[in-house]
Amino acid sequence: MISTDSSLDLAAGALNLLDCGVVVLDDEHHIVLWNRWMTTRSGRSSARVCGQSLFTVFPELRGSRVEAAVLAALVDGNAKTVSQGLERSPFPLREAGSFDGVRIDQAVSVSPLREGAATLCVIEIRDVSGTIDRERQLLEHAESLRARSYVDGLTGIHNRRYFDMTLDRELRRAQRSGGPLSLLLMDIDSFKAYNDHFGHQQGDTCLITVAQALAGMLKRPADVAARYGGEEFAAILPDTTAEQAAGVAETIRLDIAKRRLAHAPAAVKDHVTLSIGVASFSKDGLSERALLIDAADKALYAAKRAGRDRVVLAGTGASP
Ligand code: GH3
Ligand code: MG
Ligand code: MG
Repeated sequence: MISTDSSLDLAAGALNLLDCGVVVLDDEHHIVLWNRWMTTRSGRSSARVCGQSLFTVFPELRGSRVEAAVLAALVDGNAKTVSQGLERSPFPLREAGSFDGVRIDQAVSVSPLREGAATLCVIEIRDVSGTIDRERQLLEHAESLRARSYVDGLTGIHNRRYFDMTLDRELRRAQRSGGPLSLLLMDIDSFKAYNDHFGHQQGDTCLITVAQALAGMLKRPADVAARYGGEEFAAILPDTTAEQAAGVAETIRLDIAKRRLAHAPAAVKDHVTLSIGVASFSKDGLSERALLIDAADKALYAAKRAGRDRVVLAGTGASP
């Protein structure tokens, strides 16, 4: 059987082995227990601080959430966790052996401890610096993955996923405001012939050139250019009427044509060209996403049938 005295020694020994700070205060905030973890992180020994008020040892804790938690434990008998988001390092504690280094991030909890008629309180402090660093790294990693998941791997412009997400968002916005919203679907003419003639690798380079030109031509911050699939691209133009969108489409078509990128002999023109279908949101007509895409697709098909290298506005079947 272990005697009471040896039990106390055992308890003190065990507290010194813990990988967290333990401080016990009496009902007048005097320190009655201070484990070794506290000594190594504060540079103050148990002999030096025991018997002193916690707020004399650490005056900066006055008016802090730690003081409020101590009062809640001693006066109301309530246990409390000091919110990490508000106070990351309430105690002036540093990594063991570095008394002038940065403060460690702390998770602090305060609990009442009844000892006969007296109420004491136990403060437990954990070093969460590593956890916070890891959380930050995980958040940064997640953010970079999310950003990459919206970029087309070949051309570097937005991908279909981003297009879908943006079109839904802009359609909802246009439905609420009643403002115009236009969509361009663009397709490189005779691209199969391009690949057959120049090879797939040069085909890829051509796709990158067209995609970058396209993204560079959309001037408004809300405009979005995306690779829709294969050799097809899309542009979402918020606050843009059908007529304005047809104008933007014509500028894009001319820009690509003027670059005189050599095309295959079997193509309609000797340089790379685009066919573009334009459709616009209107409150009663094309308010559904599928209807808007279908209208732009039909206009694009009409541009192909009419001879390629042209812009067709949905519902008109003609170039502007
Ligand atoms: P049209 O004028 O009617 O659009 O004719 P097209 O030859 O462009 O149309 P089609 O749909 O028959 O061919 C599209 C070609 O685009 C075929 C496909 O190999 C090529 N393509 C799709 N994605 C890529 C890609 O990532 N890289 C390369 N190099 N070619 C691609
Ligand atoms: Mg195509
Ligand atoms: Mg094509």
